[in-house]
Amino acid sequence: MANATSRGAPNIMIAGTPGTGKSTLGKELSQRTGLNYINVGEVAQAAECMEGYDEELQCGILDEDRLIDELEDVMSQGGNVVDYHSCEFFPERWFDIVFVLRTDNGILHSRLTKRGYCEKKIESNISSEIFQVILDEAKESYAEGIVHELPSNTAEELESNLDQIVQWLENWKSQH
Ligand code: DAT
Repeated sequence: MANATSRGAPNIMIAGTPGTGKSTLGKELSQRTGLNYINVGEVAQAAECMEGYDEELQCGILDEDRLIDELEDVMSQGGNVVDYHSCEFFPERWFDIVFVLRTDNGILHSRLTKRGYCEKKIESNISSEIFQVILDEAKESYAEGIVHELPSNTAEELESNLDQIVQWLENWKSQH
């Protein structure tokens, strides 16, 4: 089975609370590097990997095993940028590096309001961000040194994050 050392290109996970900028970063990274961008939410919808609907949080409930089966082949080949809010349920072997985006509460609140989320959903996401739920889950699920926190508040930070990831990718290629 393919692992980090046998893949021709690395797999990069972009995680973070909704609204922290995963899609913005992931799509731009894909454009700049040619890596294949995977929006897990869209794949799950298209492949019917949902197993119900959470009325309280107004979002679909993911069938994780089915989704993993769906993505296994493409992930084994490497060269993917994966965008999903959480990453703790993916196989650890899939990822060479995991980035968790972080956004200040006020900024996140205004992004989620613009998105039209109801107050309950906004509060739930803000509190998840305050308690760094996604970051802690990522750290518990992946080896030390794999998980990196990135600030994602401003256009300058977006640009700096892109530069850092592109640099990491160059280093990876020169070492493999
Ligand atoms: P996510 O995919 O995590 O839900 P997104 O990429 O859709 O988030 O971004 C949410 C909104 O915030 C969108 O209007 C773009 C904007 N945004 C994302 N990253 C940003 C950044 N670093 N600086 C300013 N705005 C940003």
